[in-house]
Amino acid sequence: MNAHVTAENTVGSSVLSGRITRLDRGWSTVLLDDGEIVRVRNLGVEVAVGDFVEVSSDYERVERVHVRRSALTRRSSFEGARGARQIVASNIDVVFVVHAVNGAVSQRRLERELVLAFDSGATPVVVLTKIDTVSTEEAHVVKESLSQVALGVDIVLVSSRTGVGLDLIRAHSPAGTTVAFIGASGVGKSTLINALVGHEVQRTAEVREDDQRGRHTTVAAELIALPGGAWLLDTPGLRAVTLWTSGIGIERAFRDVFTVADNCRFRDCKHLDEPNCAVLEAIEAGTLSAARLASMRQLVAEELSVEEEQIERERAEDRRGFRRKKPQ
Ligand SMILES: Nc1nc2c(ncn2[C@@H]2O[C@H](COP(=O)(O)OP(=O)(O)O)[C@@H](O)[C@H]2O)c(=O)[nH]1
Ligand SMILES: [Mg+2]
Repeated sequence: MNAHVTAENTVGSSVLSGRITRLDRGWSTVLLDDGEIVRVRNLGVEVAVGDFVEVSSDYERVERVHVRRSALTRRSSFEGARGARQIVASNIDVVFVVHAVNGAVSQRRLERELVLAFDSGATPVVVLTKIDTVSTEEAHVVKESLSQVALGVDIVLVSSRTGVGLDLIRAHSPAGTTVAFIGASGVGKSTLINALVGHEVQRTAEVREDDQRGRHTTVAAELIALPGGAWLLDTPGLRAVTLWTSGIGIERAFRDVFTVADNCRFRDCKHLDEPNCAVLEAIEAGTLSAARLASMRQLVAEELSVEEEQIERERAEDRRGFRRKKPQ
């Protein structure tokens, strides 16, 4: 850092704003507002793909990260980072939760994905792909089954092969918004992304291994411009779905259970064997599915265990900090 740059910073004329499109150990790739792409250090700041940032005017490092309007978060997969969280993608408006209509469509998996999406602060939209492989009736049955757990969430049916339904995806991705796709391997995410972009930006299951060599640089961008003016964020971290905790996701994804629970006699009813439990009564009466309560329980238990890990981690960090602060 030299005096010249410091002087520029004081007058505020040389702040470079942009957005992080890619992260590699200690380095951020930033798409600046003027379209230039720079690679800068990100030491000392917590950054995520999708962050809006300011870069120092000497193009050296990320100086400031703007407040995130949403963040997809998971437990860190890094060695030695038990209990730590990792933001895998930020500032996303819509999370498309993708399932293949002809695959092993699972309500339980969808519930988990919706919790994650709601937790991030983004709006989830369910996408049923490959509808060209089934009859209209079959597609309807699958949609019906998923709609039982996707309360208040739009479900769109698409075929990347015929192009049917792509306009519905586009309608959910207006200019200026940022979208992301999550879902199991093989459901057709890459094929759908390629169809939306209009040319191949991602490898799909059909590309043979030996064709992939040398392709990597062309798919390196994790923030992809869509023709309609929206941004598509696709980062490797999105491919693994592990829960993080904030509570809000479960409440939104299981709004039916929470609504019924409002009528339980006890505020802190656990819906186990308490008297006048509205949830158990609803299950008895057949208006609420037992599988759904079990599923919610499972996710709540997972969140609790993550929370415990987190508390344990914070305690350990406090102890280390305390030792450091002690006089020599
Ligand atoms: N029939 C049909 N096949 C599809 C469609 N979308 C994807 N596929 C096929 O499904 C397989 C997995 O697709 P891919 O995009 O790689 O899935 P990803 O793992 O979610 O990215 C590939 O063989 C695709 O050609 C579709 O709309 N219709
Ligand atoms: Mg893929």
